[in-house]
Amino acid sequence: MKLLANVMEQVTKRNPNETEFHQAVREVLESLEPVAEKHPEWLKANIFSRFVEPERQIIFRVAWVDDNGEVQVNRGFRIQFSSAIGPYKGGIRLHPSVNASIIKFLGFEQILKNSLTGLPIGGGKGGSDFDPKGKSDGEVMRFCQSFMVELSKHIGADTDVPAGDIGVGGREIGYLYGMYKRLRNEFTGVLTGKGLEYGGSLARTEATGYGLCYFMDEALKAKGKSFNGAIVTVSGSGNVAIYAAQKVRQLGGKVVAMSDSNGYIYDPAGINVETIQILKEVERQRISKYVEFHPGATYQEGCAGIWNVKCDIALPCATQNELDEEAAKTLIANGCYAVGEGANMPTTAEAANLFIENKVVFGPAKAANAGGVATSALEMSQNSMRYSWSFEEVDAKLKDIMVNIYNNASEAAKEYGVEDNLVVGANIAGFIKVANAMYAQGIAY
Ligand code: NDP
Ligand code: 2IT
Repeated sequence: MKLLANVMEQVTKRNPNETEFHQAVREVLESLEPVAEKHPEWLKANIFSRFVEPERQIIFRVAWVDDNGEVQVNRGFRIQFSSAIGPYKGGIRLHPSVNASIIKFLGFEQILKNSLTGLPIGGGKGGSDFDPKGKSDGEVMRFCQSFMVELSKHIGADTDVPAGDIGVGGREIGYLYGMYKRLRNEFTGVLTGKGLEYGGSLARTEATGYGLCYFMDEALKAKGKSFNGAIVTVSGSGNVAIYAAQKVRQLGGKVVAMSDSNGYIYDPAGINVETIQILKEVERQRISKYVEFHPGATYQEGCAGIWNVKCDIALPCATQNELDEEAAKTLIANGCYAVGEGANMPTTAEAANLFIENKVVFGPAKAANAGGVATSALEMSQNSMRYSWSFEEVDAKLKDIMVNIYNNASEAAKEYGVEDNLVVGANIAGFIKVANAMYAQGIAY
């Protein structure tokens, strides 16, 4: 890095110990070096330094009462990173690992992802270190209500529109929405991922996983390959993983392994996604239970072991930095020819570089998993119109959006002399629109 080295230095100095945030920013700034060379006016306006500093960071106490009548205290976050091209938009993550670094890296990536969708949405992210695992419905509800008491002061259908992420699905969105409505006496599209009965969009549940497969299908096609007949591994067994696995099967591929944070299952006959759905979506069980229903399958402790399973295509759909350099080496040695990031930043920088050097088709998260937030933006449109589209209409729009994202990222890579490097292509294509918008809107004193 040359022109932007000082921007990176400022980020590490200003945000000490926030390693995930540094990692996400470094990758983007490295990609943007040739953009800075081409646009001295953006350097002059200090667009790059402004771009890496969140517009607003809200950190708050969330107190709630557990089933034993004891008072628990968690920490809540909402990082409103960029409103350059639309209201802040991005999910809420509930996981014990949540801290400022994780929410900031996610909020930062969300700016470029949302820009890539071509829809008018800015970037934000929120969450809490609350652990929903093992909590009763009542406890989750009281936590969500307390979280919303504070969050409601900062969001709105035209200001900031949260949605789901790890640990936040339909149940949590319902509790959050109910509380917002009581506090504001407003029935608006302030959250996405809502239930279909109260303003949700058809196909939002499926969107991230389906979109990932539409994106990868396009990237594979460009290389004369496809999902048809491919052996696929999908890490995770949550929202993204389940619908990615379902779409892989529809496209003729066979998913042979899936995981949760404890371990992974291997089913050479092809994983039965309906069993995973019942275990995970309905019963909130561990994935190890799968082998009780499918005796041909095996379970291994340790989620990282999934990358030792021989496959043609790997779809990491669990969490950040779940696929490291060692895993990348194993995948490449086993003949894996494509990797699509369903999760956010699941691949370490070293692993991603290895894939690109070895000509593995590599779909970076910002581009490949943008189908979820794109469909959230379609939910916002439907809410504004007070109308709803059919599943087929939303799914067709999603597919169009994913194909466009692939084309834009791939063309940007070509234009900047790094053909096939979709990491650089996606970063540049996403950034140009945001930078133009920031430049046009001037600097407020
Ligand atoms: P879910 O909560 O539905 O599922 C998460 C899955 O990942 C679970 O199987 C979980 O296992 C596993 N997991 C979570 N944390 C870890 C960890 N530290 N180590 C190993 N496994 C872990 O979340 P989503 O499916 O919604 O999200 C998955 C990824 O996709 C995240 O990176 C998220 O940011 C990203 N994403 C989500 C979108 C969405 O629309 N939901 C959109 C775009 C990206 P366990 O049950 O054991 O915790
Ligand atoms: O990471 C993501 O893009 C999401 N969790 C979805 C965000 C959204 O607003 O739908």
